[in-house]
Amino acid sequence: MFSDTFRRVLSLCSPSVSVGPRRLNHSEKLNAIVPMPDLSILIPALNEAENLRLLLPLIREVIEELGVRAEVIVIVGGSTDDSKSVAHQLDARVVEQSERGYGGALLAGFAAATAPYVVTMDADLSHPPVFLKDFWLKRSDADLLIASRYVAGGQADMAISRRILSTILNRTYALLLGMKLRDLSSGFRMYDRKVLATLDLRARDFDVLEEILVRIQINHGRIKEVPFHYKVRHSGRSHAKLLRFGWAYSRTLLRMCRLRYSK
Ligand SMILES: Nc1nc2c(ncn2[C@@H]2O[C@H](COP(=O)(O)OP(=O)(O)OP(=O)(O)O)[C@@H](O)[C@H]2O)c(=O)[nH]1
Ligand SMILES: [Mg+2]
Repeated sequence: MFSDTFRRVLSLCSPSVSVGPRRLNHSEKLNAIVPMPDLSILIPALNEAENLRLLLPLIREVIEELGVRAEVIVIVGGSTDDSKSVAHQLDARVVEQSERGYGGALLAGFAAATAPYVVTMDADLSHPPVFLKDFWLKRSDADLLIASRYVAGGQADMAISRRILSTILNRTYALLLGMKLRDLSSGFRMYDRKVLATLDLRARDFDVLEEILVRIQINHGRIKEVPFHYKVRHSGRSHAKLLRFGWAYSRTLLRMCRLRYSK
């Protein structure tokens, strides 16, 4: 036992010294140095450098207060601003995406996450990091926790036109899919990573959020909403074009209805 540890330490300190039968490979060395995180925080970010500069330090503060080991992963997609370098400077892991859109960003993030609990949150400060505390306290309550704007106690600071479209979208999906949820389009969520392994996601725009819910529900996963206060984006431009994505939302709704009622 002691000689094993001794060999491991020596191998880490001096890769050129060969002790014993074999050296540790790269990932074994990393595992020995960096303990497994408790929480993965995934942030899809398309041209969000200004927001990331503020968001990432706030996340670090909350993580320290909570005393959890967390990996922060920024999925920079096709960003043409400084998102990538800002994320690097502020000690986040940077992940590229091979599939398009917000859905593609989530897929890349899910594949990169290593902790048992996985949070997804926007980069634009609409999702205040302090809410990570609520998620963490309730982490055993469900397979998926949704930070919900539309349950009692929740709130949404947004333009009235946006509010109406969001309400129509949420009510239509909930009604047609028979889901007793109020905020199906919230991207601020905490997953038990085990449920992510069972999903076979097709949607690549924001409609991936609804697809995830249907697939988890079909697999008898537990979903719970937690009230939260959604804030307006801090700076930069929105990527949500509800009318432009209308076609994707309609197709996904049809596909989900077929999936739900064929079981
Ligand atoms: N990597 C990546 N991130 C994306 C993509 N589309 C959107 N995002 C990010 O996903 C998050 C949510 O997108 P937003 O544009 O904020 O959408 P929204 O919250 O519905 O709209 P507003 O807050 O009103 O701007 C933000 O952090 C975006 O930068 C994409 O194609 N790739
Ligand atoms: Mg936003």
